[in-house]
Amino acid sequence: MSVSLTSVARAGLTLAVTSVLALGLGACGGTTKGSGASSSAPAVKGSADPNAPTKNGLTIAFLPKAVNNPYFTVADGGGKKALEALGETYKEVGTSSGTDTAGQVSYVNSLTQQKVHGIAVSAQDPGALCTALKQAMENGIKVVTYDSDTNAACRQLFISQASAEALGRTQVQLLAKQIGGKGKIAVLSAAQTATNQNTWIDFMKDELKKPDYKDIQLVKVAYGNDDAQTSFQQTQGLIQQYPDLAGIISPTTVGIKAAAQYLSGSEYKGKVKLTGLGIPNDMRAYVKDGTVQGFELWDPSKLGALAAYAATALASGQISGAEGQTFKAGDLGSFTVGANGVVLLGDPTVFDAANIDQFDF
Ligand code: RAM
Repeated sequence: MSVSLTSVARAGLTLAVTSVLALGLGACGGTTKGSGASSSAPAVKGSADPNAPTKNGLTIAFLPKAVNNPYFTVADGGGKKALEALGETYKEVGTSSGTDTAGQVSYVNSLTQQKVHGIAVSAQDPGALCTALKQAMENGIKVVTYDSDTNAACRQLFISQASAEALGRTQVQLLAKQIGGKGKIAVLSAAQTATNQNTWIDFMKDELKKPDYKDIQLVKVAYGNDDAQTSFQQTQGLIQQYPDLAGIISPTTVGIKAAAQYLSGSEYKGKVKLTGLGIPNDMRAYVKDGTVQGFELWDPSKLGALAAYAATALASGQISGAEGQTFKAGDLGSFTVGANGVVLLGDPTVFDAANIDQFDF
């Protein structure tokens, strides 16, 4: 396994380039074309005083794509810990399906009625939440997206897990190595409307245009909706449809786990290669049994914590969301708001047999 953190870093461009590309490409990837994002500026309101004290008594609500997705249990747990350390109040609401966009909208509306001080939301669909989030902001509520963005104009900040471009390109690089640079590949994604997955997939397709990958053919993008059973069945379907499939990229923690589960119990174990974005604790057994060679992820709890600190800094008036402003995020250090209101957590980690036992999340 020769892919390392350096290859991830190498694939990364500057934050400014990445976020512009990510937002622009995201607009073409979903089923809500045109609403994915655009040149619209982030919703920056009022002035900021970096020396303002952190306000007491804030309630920050987390609204994940789905409450029963283990990735969000870890991410939102990080947000809870950060808010408790600050003496603020954490709450979490959300749907139990990653494709219930109407449910997400009604949760935003109830949080607005409840007059919470901040909302951290991972959007199931880039455009669907916009009106409700704008209304929340008009009512003085600070809005950050984390993990999966909405349109820039419909939130103050996007707390981004890692460079979207690096994530998209490195997943192709990982799989290309594993399949020896040739063969049919498929993507097993989450919801068809998910901003984050669609942005990564657009970068995967762009990476695949390079001459290095001339012998690799992307035959299908399937959607498992971040549902374990659907993802398992979609994996089975992909292999039935393409018995000579060389590999699968699943850029979702639910998808990669279900695909690994299917492959590990089938004659395709170790033959159909699998990479993507997974939680080390979910994937350890599949790395050890030879189903998976390598995959990547960031630490979801750090992403949740960063979203909590950002929402608190906004609600305290320390930042307003303008590019160049900085805020403190406890043990994580100081962060600066980049172009389009994007705050970047950092580089992801590539996990493989050599390092997976060093991680416990
Ligand atoms: C799933 C969700 C989430 C994504 C991770 C990698 O849990 O789709 O949005 O960031 O996978």
